[in-house]
Amino acid sequence: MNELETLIEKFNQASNKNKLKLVDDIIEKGEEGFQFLREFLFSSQQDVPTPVLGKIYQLLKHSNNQDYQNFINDKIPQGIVKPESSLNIDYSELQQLLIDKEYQKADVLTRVKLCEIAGEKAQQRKWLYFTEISKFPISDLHTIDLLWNVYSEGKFGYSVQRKIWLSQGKDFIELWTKLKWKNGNRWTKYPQEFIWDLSAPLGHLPLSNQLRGVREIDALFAHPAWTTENA
Ligand code: MD9
Repeated sequence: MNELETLIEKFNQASNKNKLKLVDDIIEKGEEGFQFLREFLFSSQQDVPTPVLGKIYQLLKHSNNQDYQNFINDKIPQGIVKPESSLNIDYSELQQLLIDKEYQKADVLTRVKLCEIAGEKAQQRKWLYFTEISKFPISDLHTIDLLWNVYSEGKFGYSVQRKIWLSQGKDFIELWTKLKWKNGNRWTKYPQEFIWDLSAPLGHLPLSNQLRGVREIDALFAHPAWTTENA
């Protein structure tokens, strides 16, 4: 077996977490590595999208190789997540921003979309009442969370934040520190002090403004979306 074949064998047996790392090693092997990842992505199209598939999609789309870009543009132009919405809300722009790792723009758009889910009054107010959040459809929250998760190597999304919050005994002060939303007694300043790339800590994005307290994020974490499998 050559080095690439060994890597591929490792990849096929690896957990999703280790697959994420092996993708980088496979890419380094050049043309044949790309070829393998392209086929892996294409043959997984009917599967539930994962951060591994999201990372491969992003690498192919952003490669310098015209063939890979053409493959993406011809076969899977809209991305690997089918953005379900009970309210017929369009999440295609959010998907494109996240594919392109435009995390700051995606963060802003996510707040816009949450207000769109909540309705006209929230759209005018530009922030959410916790009572509105508890009425959100599961499908729309699943979609937003999945988009963030799939295109961030599993780092971002509300479900990631919620897991950290649970692991800290539902203590928001601990959560803010873990997410680097707060440093000691000092709140992180929006937008300049937040970290808008994958060097951020686990769960750093998307942001929920804590200006009006924790009721909004608390309602988000209490939502049935995180304890129900399907919409
Ligand atoms: C995480 C404690 C994402 C006075 C921008 C979106 C928004 O306005 C300016 C408000 C205005 O209308 C925005 C985000 C965050 N903040 C703001 C994120 C964030 C996180 C923790 C905190 N914030 C905590 C926090 C506390 C007080 C404030 N914030 C004040 C504050 C003010 C504004 C923003 N924050 C914006 Mg913050 O001009 O919702």
